[in-house]
Amino acid sequence: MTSRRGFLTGTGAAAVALAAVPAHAFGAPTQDASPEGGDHGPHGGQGGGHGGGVDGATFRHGQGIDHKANGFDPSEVLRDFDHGTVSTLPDGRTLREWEVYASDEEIEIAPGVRFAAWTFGSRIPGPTLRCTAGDRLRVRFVNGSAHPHTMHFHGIHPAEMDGVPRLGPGVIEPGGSVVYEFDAEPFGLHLYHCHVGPLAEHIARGMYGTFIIDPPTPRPPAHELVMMMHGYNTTFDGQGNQLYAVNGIPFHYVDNPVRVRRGELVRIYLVNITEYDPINSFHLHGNFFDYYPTGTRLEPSEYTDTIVQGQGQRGICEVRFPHPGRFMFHAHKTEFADLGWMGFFEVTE
Ligand SMILES: [Cu+2]
Repeated sequence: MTSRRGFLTGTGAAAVALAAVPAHAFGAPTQDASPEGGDHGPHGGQGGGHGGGVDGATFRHGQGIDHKANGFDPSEVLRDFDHGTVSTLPDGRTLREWEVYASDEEIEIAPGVRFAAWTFGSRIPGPTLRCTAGDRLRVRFVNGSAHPHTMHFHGIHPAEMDGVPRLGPGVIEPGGSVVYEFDAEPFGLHLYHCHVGPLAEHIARGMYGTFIIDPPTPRPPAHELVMMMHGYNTTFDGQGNQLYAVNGIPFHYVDNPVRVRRGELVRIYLVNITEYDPINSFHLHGNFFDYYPTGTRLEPSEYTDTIVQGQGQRGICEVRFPHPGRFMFHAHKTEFADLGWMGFFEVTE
């Protein structure tokens, strides 16, 4: 495999940068990413030269990224829930306020490969906004990007608060700002994203985030994680993705596994925003989980080890690991796993 969906022939700076990554970084077999033995050096001699100093093993282990320069680390995104600034309204209800800033950012998504992203909160995915059903929400959106954007929330709200062109404040031009205000309903796992056209590009550039509305009576205590599944069309040709990730960086959780304790309840807020591909999926090795589609019911609909989501679909996975050790999780669209959507849980006593 030397190229895929034209990433070596596409146009744009990112395509040029990606062309510098050796083909085996993308074409190596899945087991290449196995962490056993702690061998993080180059694997094999495929292709000889490692242009740009990037080697496929580093890439496939989720190493070699300057998270500080990116301004976010997927290991922190996993457990970063933004509850906003909380106050009480005269009627006794809770008011939550956020300011969300849109900006254009160069994000290193593979060693030496920079992606010209459009972001909420200077990260991919944007901040995970969290509230409780019935709260009043006030989101001040400031557009610091060179492009027009909006914030469109999934949920129940007035038409003018929907964050789409020609309704309410409509499109927010560069330098502009707006306040979206609405009540938090219904409880469940939701998302937000930009809704300016071309919609596919605005989403594919990175403009999305998770939006959690907790039920009035909280779910049982758990070790909570957020995982947003997405892709990168590094050629910007709109024809498909060259890389896939959870929470921003392909393969990140391979060498930075998600650490959990044996027997504890783990709750994963799983959202799919992948553009250009009709579905994404989540498969857990060595275990089964309860699945709550959209998180809008308190009883699971399914006990399984694999679920499928179209774009915008999401659901809560609850799991306890009975055995210690490393357990892989990845898209069971295995092509995506080979291109970045895979990682490990590390279960300890
Ligand atoms: Cu946008």
